[in-house]
Amino acid sequence: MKNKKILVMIVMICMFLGISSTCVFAELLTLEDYDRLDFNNDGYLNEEDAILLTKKLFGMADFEGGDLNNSGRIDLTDTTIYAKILFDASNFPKGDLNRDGAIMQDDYEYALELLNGEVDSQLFVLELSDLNGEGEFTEDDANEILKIAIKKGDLDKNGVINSDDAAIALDIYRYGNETVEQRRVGDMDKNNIINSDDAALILDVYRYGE
Ligand SMILES: [Ca+2]
Ligand SMILES: [Ca+2]
Ligand SMILES: [Ca+2]
Ligand SMILES: [Ca+2]
Repeated sequence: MKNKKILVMIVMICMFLGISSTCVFAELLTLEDYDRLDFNNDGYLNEEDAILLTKKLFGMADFEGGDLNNSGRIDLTDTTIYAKILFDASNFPKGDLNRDGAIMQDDYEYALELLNGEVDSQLFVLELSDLNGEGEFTEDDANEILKIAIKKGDLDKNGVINSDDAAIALDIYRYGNETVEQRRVGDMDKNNIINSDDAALILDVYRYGE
C-alpha cells in the first residue's frame, strides 16, 4: 500500500515537471487508445495503469507497450504523457469518473464513494465531475450522473433492455467498429469482446429482469 502511494506520487511529480509532449488527444479516447493505454486490460484508465507504467520505467514490471511517444524506450516523458491523458477531462465523457469511456451505474457509485470520502482519488478532476457547472462536486452532480447513466445492455440507450439491444450486440459482433461506450455497455460478461454470448445475456435481462 505504501509502495503504491509512493509510485502514484512519482507519477504526479512527473506530471508537474512539465516535460513537453507532442502526444495530445483532442477528443474522446477511442477503443484503439484504450488498447494502448489500459495496461492491465480492466477497461478503466486509472492509478493502477499509471503505477504499472511507472513500474516498467523502473524495470519492476513487464508488459507490452507504454512507449507513448514512440521514442524506443520508456522514460519520464511517457509517464508525464500518461498523467496528462488521465487529467485531461476532454478525453472522457463528462461524468465518466472511473474513466472507462461510458457513463454507467458504477460511475454513480464511485461518485458517492468520493463524496463519502471512501476513496481518495488522486485523479479527481472537477471538470469531469461537476456536471451542473456550479464549480464544486456535490451530491447533485452524483444524481446528475445517475440520471444520464446508461444501463448495462441498453445499447440503443432508450432506457429499456430488450431484443433490439440484443440485435445491436449481434451487429457489433458481425461488423465490429463499436465505440468505447458500446463496448462497455454491451460487453455483459466483461471479456472485452461483444459477441453472441453478450446478446444472449441481454436477452436474459429482457426476459428475467436485471
Ligand atoms: Ca486499466
Ligand atoms: Ca464510466
Ligand atoms: Ca434499449
Ligand atoms: Ca463479452
